[in-house]
Amino acid sequence: MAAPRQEKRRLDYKSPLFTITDVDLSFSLDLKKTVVVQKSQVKRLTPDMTQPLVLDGDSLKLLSVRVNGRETSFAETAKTLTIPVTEQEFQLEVVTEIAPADNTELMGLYVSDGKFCTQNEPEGFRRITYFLDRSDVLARYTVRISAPDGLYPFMLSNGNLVSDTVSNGVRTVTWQDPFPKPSYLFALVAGDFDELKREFVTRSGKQVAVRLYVDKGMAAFGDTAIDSVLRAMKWDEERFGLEYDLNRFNVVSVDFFNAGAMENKSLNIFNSKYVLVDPVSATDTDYENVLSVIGHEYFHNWTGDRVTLRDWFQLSLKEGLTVFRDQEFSSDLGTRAIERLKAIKVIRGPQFAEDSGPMAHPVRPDYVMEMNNFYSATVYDKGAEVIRMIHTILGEENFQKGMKLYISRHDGSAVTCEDFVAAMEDASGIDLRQFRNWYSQAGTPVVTVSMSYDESTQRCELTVKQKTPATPRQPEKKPFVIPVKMSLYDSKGCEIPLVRDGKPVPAVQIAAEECQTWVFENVPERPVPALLENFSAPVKLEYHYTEEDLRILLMHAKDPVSRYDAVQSLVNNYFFRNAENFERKQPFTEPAALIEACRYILNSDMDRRLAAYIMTLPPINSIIENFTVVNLDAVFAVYHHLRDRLAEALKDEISSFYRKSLTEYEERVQIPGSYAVTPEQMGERALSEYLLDLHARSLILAGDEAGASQAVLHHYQIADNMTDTLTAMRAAARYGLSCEAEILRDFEEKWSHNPLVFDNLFRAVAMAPRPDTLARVRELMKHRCFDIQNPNRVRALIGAFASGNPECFHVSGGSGYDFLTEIVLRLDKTNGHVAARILTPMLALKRFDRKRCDMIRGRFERILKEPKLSDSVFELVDKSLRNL
Ligand code: 0A1
Ligand code: ZN
Repeated sequence: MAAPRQEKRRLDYKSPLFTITDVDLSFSLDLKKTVVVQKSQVKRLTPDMTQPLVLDGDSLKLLSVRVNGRETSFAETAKTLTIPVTEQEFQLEVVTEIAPADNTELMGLYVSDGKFCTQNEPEGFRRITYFLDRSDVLARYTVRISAPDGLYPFMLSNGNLVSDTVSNGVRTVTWQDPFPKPSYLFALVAGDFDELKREFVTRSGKQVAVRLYVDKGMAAFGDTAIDSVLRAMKWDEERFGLEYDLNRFNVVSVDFFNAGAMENKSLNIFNSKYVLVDPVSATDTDYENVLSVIGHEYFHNWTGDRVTLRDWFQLSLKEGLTVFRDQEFSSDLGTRAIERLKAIKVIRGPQFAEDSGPMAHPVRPDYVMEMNNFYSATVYDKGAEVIRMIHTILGEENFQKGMKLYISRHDGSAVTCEDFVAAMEDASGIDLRQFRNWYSQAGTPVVTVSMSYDESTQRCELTVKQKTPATPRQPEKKPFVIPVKMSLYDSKGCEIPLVRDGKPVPAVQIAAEECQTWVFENVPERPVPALLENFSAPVKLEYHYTEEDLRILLMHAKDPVSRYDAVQSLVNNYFFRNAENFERKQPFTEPAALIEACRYILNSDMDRRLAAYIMTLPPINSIIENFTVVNLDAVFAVYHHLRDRLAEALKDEISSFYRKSLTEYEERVQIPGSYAVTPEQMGERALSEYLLDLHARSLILAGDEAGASQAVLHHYQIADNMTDTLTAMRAAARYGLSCEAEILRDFEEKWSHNPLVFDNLFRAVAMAPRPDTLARVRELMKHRCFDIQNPNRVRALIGAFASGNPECFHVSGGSGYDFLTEIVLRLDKTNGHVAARILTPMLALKRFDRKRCDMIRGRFERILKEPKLSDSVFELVDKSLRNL
């Protein structure tokens, strides 16, 4: 009988009864029958000599078990191997057989396009051999990989290459990793690749051989990735004082991968999406992603590998910190304001959605059924915001002192979030007791600020309140420590210095109580406050800004996030007011303030990419997050009305700015090789995407579909890069222009040999808010580029439809829900983790109208009836239904 599904609790952590100090792994590689011989040195850690050794396993064929060379009795269940032992220390030998080619879950040892690779975080290693598969058991690994000579030219594992021999036609390669590590960081790769080589000299003079392995024939697509490794190595030395610790660093790119990439010690394995770029096929975003994901995995070497996790509840210890580090890396090397806005969008979109849904969990979760469900926006992105708040409160110097202390204290061990905060506290002398609530409490705090101003005393008082809504199993919340970075502006947009008791006060004010009042003196007129500058805390801010206040902030705020937020406030206010109008069947209001804001931005000399970011309407999924209960039909209607009014009202400016940008673009493409991924060019492309979209829309609204189609087709035809190609393709798909067929046909001809690039067509079609989109998505599932076993294809076509096209997904008849349910059930049979991921957009059912909520509930009940449902899907659906 199947074991009952069980949740684990953080507070039930028990240190291991045994540890493994050294492990010798031998693999005889075979697609269907790989034999794994594990010889481990095991040490008892408990004085209780009656305790047997209990190992973790999953889907293994056990061939033999020996203790100190002798066969021994054992008891095997679906998930454990129990061995009665009486020794204090002993050698364990376990032989298992696995079938990598049949491993569709892509966890453990599997085959991606004929190449062996591994994914062991969090619990994949137990699908390779019976082991103490937990992150607080750190062992030294020696790995022998054998296969018929010539079959797999590259056979890689962690650490240093020790030997490479051939005997009787069998080649054996041996690797040894000097650094003790948990099993989740073990990796093995075998296959044929193109190899790119670079050398790096660390600041202390150590020579590092950096190698990148990509599919045969793809070497030209690897330069950016391998150069990004060198940039990451250098940056980590300069900003964090952290040097690479081995003589070899390998990165391998594979096509079948559940997530983005994996930081296995000295053998990072990547989803090819985050490695393979070239100027013809990659977008600006692809280039930025390669830099940031390469950085992310490399930075884990210290924050994750050398200092690792005590248990999986501590995941944010490595992930929040490493996301913070990769964000800083991208900001230092690229454009800080843009990087900040990208991070803010993730928080206000998927993270806020998680916080308000049935899966809401603290940055350090307390209950977990399936760990794979906790690789979440909360653990990663809110986790990074928590680190950023520590950085804001301590300042860079104290923060770096804290990092040094954290690493020197814990190098080579498995620790907790608490250990990190303690190091920051000890190094800075700043008390973070109450700050720890960010780790223990879920939910998004709502910060409500009101202002009173007294002209006669020239005093301004801000009353700041915080309230955090209840989340599952956390009905009451204690106050958070909320750093509010702020400025005051006068009506001319000049800054008013912050003064209290006659002295200057810092721009970062701390709100640590439910309610507090901050007084500012010498304020000559009623000021406009810029609050939560640089999004200094992951909270929702409520302040009653007038349209004039927002105009002042947009025009004069020194912080780019404040300028962005000024427009976001105008947009949100417009949605609140008009969703109500929709419900009352009243006409929509004119978005006059927004039109003026866009007109101002278009005519200003603001950085073009920032301008495009500020003017582009937020995704519908983020708008939804501003409503406790959301009328989706109202949001969709207001969205379209707003976009159309902007297109009409700004018609002349938009078309003249678009023509101007087109002229520059046409001039540039005349010069061969002039395309470059520079901040300036990225800015031009981002702005022209905004302009072309509204330009096309305004022509359609004026009845000139042919003009719109012609403009879009022209943009497509002159494009010398993928970003502009997709700008046109997306507009054609979104508006169903007559040029669409020609563009899709051409794209198909050019790119159907490259599934990673072809994913862009899947996404463009899947995200078009059109009545026929679902039918087209179903049709594309039959395309030869589509493969439901490849997570990238599933995300590009089905994921994009479900989470990037709310209008079609939530269509009132429920066909979107039926479709996703069907796919989830199908996918769950082969890859439960990916099935669970794409289910996410249904989790917010409680906030939708009765009819939609009931429809989703019906689908969820159907899913729960499935006899062999994975824990991943079960946990999400079960928690959603319980939360109703
Ligand atoms: N540690 C990796 C993320 C990762 C997690 C799970 C995976 O497979 C299920 C793969 C990668 C990172 O943060 O990059
Ligand atoms: Zn990570």
